[in-house]
Amino acid sequence: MKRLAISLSALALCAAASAQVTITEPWVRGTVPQQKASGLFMRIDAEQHVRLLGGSSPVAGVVEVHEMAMQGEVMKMRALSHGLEIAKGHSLVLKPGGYHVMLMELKQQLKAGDRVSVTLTFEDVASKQRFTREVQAPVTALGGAQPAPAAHHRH
Ligand SMILES: [Cu+2]
Repeated sequence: MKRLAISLSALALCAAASAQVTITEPWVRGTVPQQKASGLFMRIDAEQHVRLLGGSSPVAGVVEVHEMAMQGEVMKMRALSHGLEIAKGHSLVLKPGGYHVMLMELKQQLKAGDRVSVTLTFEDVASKQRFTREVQAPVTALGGAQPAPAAHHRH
């Protein structure tokens, strides 16, 4: 509850120094039975210079930050071993074909309508302090795309 209050006040005031990051519109792609991996996508607004390092989830044995990149003709993904940096005042959208949080060693099928809890670990680059944010991400239909984006945009 305390965390929720902090992020709500950050949205309202755009000035809460303790907020560090604001995560909006998280979602996870649904899986078929026996599928062992899926992606978590979201928008991250950084109030401080931060680095997304990884995370943990009750439904996954391993949670990593990945990027998709062309290697010759082939799109491949790889783990970002030093994390994903977001500069102060910038936002980053994790989406299919780009950066994503990979949920691996899945312990169950992820079905449309489920909610997946993921605790993301960040580092505040200036202070080297680590902090976490918990997201409750809805699962989209199998093969489903991103839910409709919010009507507002910040630049
Ligand atoms: Cu991946």
